[in-house]
Amino acid sequence: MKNSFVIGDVHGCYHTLLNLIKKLPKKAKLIFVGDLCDKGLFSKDVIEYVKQNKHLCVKGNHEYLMQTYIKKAIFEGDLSSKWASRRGWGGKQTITNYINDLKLLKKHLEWIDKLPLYIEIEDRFITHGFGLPYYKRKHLKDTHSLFVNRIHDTTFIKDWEDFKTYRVINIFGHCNFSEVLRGKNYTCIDTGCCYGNKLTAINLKTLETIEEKTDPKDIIP
Ligand SMILES: [Mn+2]
Repeated sequence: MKNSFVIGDVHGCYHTLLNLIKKLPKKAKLIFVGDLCDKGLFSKDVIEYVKQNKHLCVKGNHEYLMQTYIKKAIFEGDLSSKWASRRGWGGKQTITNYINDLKLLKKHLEWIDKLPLYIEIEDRFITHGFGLPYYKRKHLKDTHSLFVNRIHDTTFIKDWEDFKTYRVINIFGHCNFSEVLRGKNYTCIDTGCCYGNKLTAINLKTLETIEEKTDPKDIIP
């Protein structure tokens, strides 16, 4: 656990990711909270990097969106989904990444298909969205909607119940904040890299964070 780091929503920000990794110990084990793709300009490179290095990753709502809509967009030219058509959803950039690399797309979709919805290592519980309210239901089949649930109201993310109740600390992304959000039994590490802020890694054991400012190459100016 000492040499493991959890990394927040990368959203295609490949150069920022590499810059952040340079600050981590060599041979650090990485765990991603999902949303590797969309919005930033290099989703394909980010996914390939995580896959090739056999790092762990939970599925985010953007992997789910990509999985659901990219084939329609590329093979049928159907760009009617919000993911493919609306700038804020960020699918356009991902389509551009893969349109001339269909072999890799197929491999990446197979990889995405196998991503877990949560990862538990000792008393750390890693999910895409705030997962603590669903901890006791984590084994249920239909947990997708639970673990990618968006929390708009930050007062909802409070010390959910005390540490003794769950005996886990939830590390998650999905809701971006300008700084890491810390509670007694959770930490949100999505620091809005794709919006020009920064990407955050957190040491799984000590919960110390390491940050890297967004590389301007990664985002649409
Ligand atoms: Mn996200």
